[in-house]
Amino acid sequence: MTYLAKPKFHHPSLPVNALGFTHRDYEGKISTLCAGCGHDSITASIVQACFELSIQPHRVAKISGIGCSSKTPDYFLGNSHGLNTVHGRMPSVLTGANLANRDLLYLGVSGDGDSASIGFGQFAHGMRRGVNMLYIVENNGVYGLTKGQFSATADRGSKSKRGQRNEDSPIDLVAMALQLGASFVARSFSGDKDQLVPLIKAGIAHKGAALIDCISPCVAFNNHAGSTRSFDYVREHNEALNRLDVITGRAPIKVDYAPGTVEIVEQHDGSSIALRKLKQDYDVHDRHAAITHLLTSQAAGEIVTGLLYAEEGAQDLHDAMNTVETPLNALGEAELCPGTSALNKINAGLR
Ligand SMILES: Cc1ncc(C[n+]2csc(CCOP(=O)(O)OP(=O)(O)O)c2C)c(N)n1
Ligand code: SF4
Ligand SMILES: [Mg+2]
Repeated sequence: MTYLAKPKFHHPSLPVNALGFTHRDYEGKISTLCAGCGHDSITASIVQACFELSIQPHRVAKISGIGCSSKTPDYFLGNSHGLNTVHGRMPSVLTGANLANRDLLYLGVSGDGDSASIGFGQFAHGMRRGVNMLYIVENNGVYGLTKGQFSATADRGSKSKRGQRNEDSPIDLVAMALQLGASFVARSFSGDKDQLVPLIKAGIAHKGAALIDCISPCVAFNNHAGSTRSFDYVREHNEALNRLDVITGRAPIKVDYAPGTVEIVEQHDGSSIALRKLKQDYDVHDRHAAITHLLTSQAAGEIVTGLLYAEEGAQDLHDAMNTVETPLNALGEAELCPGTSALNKINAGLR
């Protein structure tokens, strides 16, 4: 059942992008998740974002851990490279792949259990090293695949489906990513495609570690009264900071918002983000203010969504390590193995 292929035919009048692909060309296999699962909406947003960006599917590597969330790469970009790693180990495998071939776009997909429990150390090091990737956490506050135990992102005082109270403090992955030095940090909601699609596009275009913590209700185990990750709760407490439009290429920037409410953020690949500010005094370039705003809003019971932080001109792991521009898989033996005299020279320098 897990590997049901989707029929290939589609309506001849479906819109095509700059590559001549329809959005169907960015889909994967038929989802086997529960009907109504938030993760499927995130899949749809990823498909839409990649279609709109006219991404060549063979240029994407989608890498995940283990969980319902980590199954989702099977349901989008069926013509891309993909790998399910071990539970919590996506960041290190993605880091290795990225160092070996810097020419691909890296999409890390994970869950709150995968990233905030067993993979917490891996999450932290991926962020602090500035690995060039878009890291999406499909955050439902539970271990969905193993039947709904509280995860480390569940709020203290929230209730399980059977009425049990969570007594542990939550880990906020957005606050962690900000503190650890990630250069693009956002939170969104699977039920808000208008907000999520541009955030995914901007995160893909960003150079460096980009995190989107996407609240994604689990309809089987965490969508009841007393949960702080249910559709109703998130809709009632959602405080959006801003709305985005992503402008690719050299087309003139045209936005129809009132002057003073729009800020243009340049991305390293030549695209721009037109940021419509909903909170006038919020500055997406101020890391410390972002942390303060997040904690203050949390104390007031709000869930802050939107782009919280973006660093223009950020450097990534390749810049920090001064690696060669050519992907390692394209280097010849002469460059990869410079010979005994070069090795002797290195050894001599270490004595
Ligand atoms: C090393 C290891 N430990 C535990 C498990 C069992 N396990 C599988 S998925 C999972 C949690 C998944 O939760 P999350 O990452 O939040 O994904 P969700 O299913 O909620 O989308 C656990 C504990 C495992 N597969 N491997
Ligand atoms: S158990 Fe929860 S997270 Fe897993 S597929 Fe079902 S609704 Fe989604
Ligand atoms: Mg989960």
